[in-house]
Amino acid sequence: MVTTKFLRYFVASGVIVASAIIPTFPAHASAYPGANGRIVYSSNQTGNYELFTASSTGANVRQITRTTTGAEGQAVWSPNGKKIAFTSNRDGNDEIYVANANGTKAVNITNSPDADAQPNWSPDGKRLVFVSFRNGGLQLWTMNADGTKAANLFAGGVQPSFSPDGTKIAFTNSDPGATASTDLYVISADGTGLTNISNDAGTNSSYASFSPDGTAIAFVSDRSGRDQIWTMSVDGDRPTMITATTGQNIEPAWSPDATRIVFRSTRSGESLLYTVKPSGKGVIKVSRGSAARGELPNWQPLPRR
Ligand SMILES: [Ca+2]
Ligand SMILES: [Ca+2]
Repeated sequence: MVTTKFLRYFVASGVIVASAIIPTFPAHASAYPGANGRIVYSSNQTGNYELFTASSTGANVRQITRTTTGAEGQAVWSPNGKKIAFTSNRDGNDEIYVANANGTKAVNITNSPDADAQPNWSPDGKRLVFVSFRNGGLQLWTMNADGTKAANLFAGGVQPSFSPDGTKIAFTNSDPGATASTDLYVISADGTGLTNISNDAGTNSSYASFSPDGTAIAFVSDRSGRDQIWTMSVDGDRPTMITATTGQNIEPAWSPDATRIVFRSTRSGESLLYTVKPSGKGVIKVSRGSAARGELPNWQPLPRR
């Protein structure tokens, strides 16, 4: 179900809840192991949400979509780093697209009249898990990477993310103890074995991002009183807060070499991208310039040299 927390995100992103425009709604991310490539992110710095890529340090920025009538967001690299999947409403309806790494040859793979959003690749690159309204509410679905063979996976949930071994999917859903808050869950890739891994009734956890080796999850929680980046083991043990600043620290995604986590923060008063070591040390500002306004980062895996 769409909880209060999610509605706040929609409104905060400046998009209309009623029309279910999701491209800038916080998605999900997982990292597939490899060398660190480019960071893809969305930004409304041109006045309309577009996708950009930059180097790991934020240099060499390239705008890879140019659709003034549609918002692009929720971009995730394929496990081989050669494609991106993302959400756009450029045809008037939230759809999932797959494009080359430089944004060319974008193909609408959902083509459904209902909202489709938040794509995330299976580690073999053959399927995507995503969120769709096509059953009349937010639910988890899977489909082939060309959009064929869509199948309902779970009757609820948002922000789905495949584990790097493909056996599990982590996602956000309403907290059974407090319906206005959210917890993190894991299910097997066949939709069975639902397990609550955050168990934080009354506070919000969201945005699970698997580490490249699959042993840890980075996530967002407000259990300290405001949104901060946390890590924990995949079974929910050892929750550790790794940011502690004013503003929000949200949308974590691991680097493919596991040495860093990229995330969005409003600590400066602007919405900018940063990276940090999983220990919480060594913060680097990635966004160049005050108008960069990066959102929803995801880090490209490249073959190890
Ligand atoms: Ca656009
Ligand atoms: Ca659609």
